[in-house]
Amino acid sequence: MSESDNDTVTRPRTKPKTRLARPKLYKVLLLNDDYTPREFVVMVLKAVFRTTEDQAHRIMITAHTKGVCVVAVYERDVAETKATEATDLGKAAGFPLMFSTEPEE
Ligand code: TYC
Repeated sequence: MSESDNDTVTRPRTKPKTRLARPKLYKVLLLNDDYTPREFVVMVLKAVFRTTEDQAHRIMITAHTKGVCVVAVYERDVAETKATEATDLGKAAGFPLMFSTEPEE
């Protein structure tokens, strides 16, 4: 029997025994400003972070009252891409809306 007749044949281990660490997670932060309309912030949160209207409104109000709010947590590339996309939507509309990222603990 050739090896190709049996795809369950045991082969020497080639996978490293030490697994890679889980990638670090990054928070996306929404920063308050005095100019961006509340409804625009809610629209951006729904479009970029796929929140419901209710979630978006709560996040917006938290940033508005406290100065900053954690929107969501992702691997670094995703966090940075979404923060940039969301900030750019504000910039394209002439608003100083700002999202940033920072590593979790
Ligand atoms: N402070 C803005 C206003 O009163 C609304 C706002 C909320 C803007 C949250 C940014 O992250 C923000 N129009």
